[in-house]
Amino acid sequence: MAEKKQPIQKLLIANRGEIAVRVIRACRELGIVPVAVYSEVDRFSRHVLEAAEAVALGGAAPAESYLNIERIVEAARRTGCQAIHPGYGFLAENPDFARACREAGLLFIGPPPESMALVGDKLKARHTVQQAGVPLVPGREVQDADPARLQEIAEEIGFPVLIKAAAGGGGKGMRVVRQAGELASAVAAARREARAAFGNDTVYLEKYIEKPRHVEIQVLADAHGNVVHLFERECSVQRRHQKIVEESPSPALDPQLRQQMGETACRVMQSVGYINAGTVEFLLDEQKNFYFLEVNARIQVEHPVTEMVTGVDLVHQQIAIAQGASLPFRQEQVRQYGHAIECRIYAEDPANNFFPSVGKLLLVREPSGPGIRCDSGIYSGWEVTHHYDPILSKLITWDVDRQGALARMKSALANYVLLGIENPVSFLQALIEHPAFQAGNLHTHFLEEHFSDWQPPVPEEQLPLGMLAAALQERQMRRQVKTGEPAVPTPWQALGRWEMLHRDERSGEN
Ligand code: MV4
Repeated sequence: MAEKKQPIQKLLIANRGEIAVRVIRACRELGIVPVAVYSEVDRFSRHVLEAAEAVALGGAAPAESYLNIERIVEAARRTGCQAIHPGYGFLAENPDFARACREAGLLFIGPPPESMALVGDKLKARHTVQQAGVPLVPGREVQDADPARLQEIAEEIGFPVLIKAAAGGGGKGMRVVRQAGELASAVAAARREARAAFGNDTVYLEKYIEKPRHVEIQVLADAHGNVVHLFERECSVQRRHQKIVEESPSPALDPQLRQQMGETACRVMQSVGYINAGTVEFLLDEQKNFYFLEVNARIQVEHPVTEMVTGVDLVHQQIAIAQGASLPFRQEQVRQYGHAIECRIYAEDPANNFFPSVGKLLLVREPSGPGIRCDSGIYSGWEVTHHYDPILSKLITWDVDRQGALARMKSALANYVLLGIENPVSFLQALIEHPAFQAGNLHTHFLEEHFSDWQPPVPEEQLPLGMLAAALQERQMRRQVKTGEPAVPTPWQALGRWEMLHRDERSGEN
């Protein structure tokens, strides 16, 4: 019944940074030739060095490179790729891109464009999942600007209310209104903002949930009607809608609530015709009622915590599903074992209002060991620029329980050497050691409540690590004096002869 598809031999990764490196790894494991694309400031980025081939797209501006549909499709065609993986961000949730791939005969590793478009409209998604009996935050669309009518709607819902843009998502264009008097002007402002940002001024009102948790469910759906969930991720610790720490399981769920939310997430995905890996976001209020928020139609930054507790490689599954494979397991066969936690390493200065930090990475040494995973897009000597999302890498630890995973995270962070730019390593250490974090008392305003004026610890505490880093750097510099090689070798130089042979083989492919 299902059409027989040619296996993918070559796949283009329409992204950069750590997620491009992650997808390249999956390609290598599956015997697929990974092709990178890059902008002019990413010529020496790790994803370019690790791919089998790389195509220059154009200028640093995303519109000239990672957001340029025509150039990316052309790069895939020219290099003989059969498929495109969009990663997250950039074009990952753009239905026009998914359609352009389809029209060019390229397999898009993601959901069908129709389903992507449906969940991209938050109001349409709300209506669709409501029909399927999924719990929603009380709310409704607002059409007219008549202040009396607006107030009627808001009072029906109950203050405080939250204004959201239908085309928004990820927190963009949201506004809290606590009093009736502020309502009309806030709705008008939200509409203007939404029109300017998304070209669509449809807004809706929801009951505002104070101090919620953000709990999301990972789902896999194949093209044959099979849908399974891979349990939850707790993502409450965030700043301005940028997540900082994620974990699975959530300290807030018990087995019964977990099963309810998992089943609900599967129902959501079935109702919107979703195929591939996707995530259903929920808010969990202080009484542990859960409400559907939105669907993320992509692989997410925090997917590794799910991989660590289930043993399922989500990128492998994405590629298999896109090729028409059936899910290799049923719901009863998926287990959530142990506990995983992820810390995001951004090029930002937590002591200075998370100001972006750019410059050359003088030394990068990433931790490894049992239960430690580092998904990284960086290396010693690479230069961080201001052009893109500041995520550098993600550190993920696993152990049989939360305490163990946290202890391992503490030690892994202590072994994460990152010299040359400001970075959040010592902030993350303080965060995971905070009593409220240790107790699992998380909510979306956790950082405002506990870390609004954090400053780095006194230098003495960091002295041993600093001395180690300085010693390593000095050793490298002495080597440079002896051999005349640059102080910071590129991965090509560090790999030596093996990689040279590999490159020769590669040139024979063309
Ligand atoms: C909410 C909410 C409270 N009440 N909706 C932010 C991202 C977007 N997906 C929805 N968001 C929220 N919606 C109601 N009715 C609070 C948030 C919210 C939030 C949600 C998830 C993660 C972090 C957040 C931070 C602030 C607000």
